[in-house]
Amino acid sequence: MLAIRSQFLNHFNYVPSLAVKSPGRINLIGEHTDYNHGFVLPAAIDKYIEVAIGKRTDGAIHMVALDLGQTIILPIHHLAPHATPWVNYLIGVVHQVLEKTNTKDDLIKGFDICIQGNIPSGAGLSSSAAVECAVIFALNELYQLQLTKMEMALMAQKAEHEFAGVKCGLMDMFASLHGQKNKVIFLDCASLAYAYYPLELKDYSIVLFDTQIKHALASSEYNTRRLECEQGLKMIQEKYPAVKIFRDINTEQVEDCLGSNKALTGVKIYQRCKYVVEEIERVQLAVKDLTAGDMQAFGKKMFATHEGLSKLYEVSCPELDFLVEAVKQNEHVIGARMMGGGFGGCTINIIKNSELDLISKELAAAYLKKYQKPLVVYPISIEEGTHLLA
Ligand code: GAF
Repeated sequence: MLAIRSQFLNHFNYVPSLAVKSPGRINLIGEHTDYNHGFVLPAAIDKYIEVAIGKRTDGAIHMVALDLGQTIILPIHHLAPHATPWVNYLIGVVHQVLEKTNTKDDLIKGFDICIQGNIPSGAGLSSSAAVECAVIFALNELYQLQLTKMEMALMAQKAEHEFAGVKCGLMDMFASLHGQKNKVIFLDCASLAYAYYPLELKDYSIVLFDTQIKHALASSEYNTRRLECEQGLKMIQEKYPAVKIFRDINTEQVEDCLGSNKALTGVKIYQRCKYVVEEIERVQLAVKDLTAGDMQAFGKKMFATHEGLSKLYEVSCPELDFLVEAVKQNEHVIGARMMGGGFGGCTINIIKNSELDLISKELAAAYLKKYQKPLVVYPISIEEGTHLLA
């Protein structure tokens, strides 16, 4: 990739005011818990989006997606969801920023922007959140908006809801913006308090295996899961009014309200809520394993999460199940599970360094034989969150 500043210069014939790098994310544990007021444990990674930006004064936004070879020009005012998906991640956050700033004065009068990156799209690594975070961070710097990282994450989340139509939680934007090198972030998705934990894997590494299945179902099924959880929560609250959020519920209450009368309440709602309650508990225990340095116990919980996502939450797919099942009995694989929204994308694995090549090769061969698809392997390092490029 040619440096983003040079790309900008080539396209717009002037030097950009600034450039920003914004990473994708992994999540060690805590899946589909962010929008259910649970906990998550993500980290920013060495796959990223870069943008370079410069001001305009004619009321237009000129957007260049370098990897796609596409340029779109739009007036900055009256922005609405666009037919081209990548444009929505960009103008979605511009819309949020204008709502917050341009009511006071007409501060932002247009800009030029170039985007490129190396986050595979549809792999569950949050390329869309990385675009949103890169753009909002760049606007914040360019116009000195004084937004905090948390404000930017919340605005990017709202952009995804309103322009991309996915009612996502906060995890992806939060992780992209707040990442720190070699640290995972424990985020309480109810209070938004967070803490960093060093990830010391010693002889082990984090590796992603990409099914190459693009999660086409993801946005519609994602929104359905969210709705099912809300319905389940309401049913539980009818019997237990003290319950405010999922975290207040224990497994007995799920059985009592939803498990005992599935014909009436719906088996799916029962399964979704059971998974969420168990996962919220599991993440808290996993963080204790992490601080105690007990990665074996941590890894077992990753496998348990996969089981729940596959059987109860039903967001896995045969290819993801195959990849997790294939490494489950391997003594050199501490933990593995599907990661992100689901229906395709990657599994996240913690694997002994000395065995990595062999395991990857054998798994790729088995995957090719079964699904006639190549398995793409990404060794991952944990990196700093969204920042200005020097
Ligand atoms: C997607 C969403 F964007 C996140 O908010 C989160 O819910 C995740 O799926 C599942 O944990 O990445």
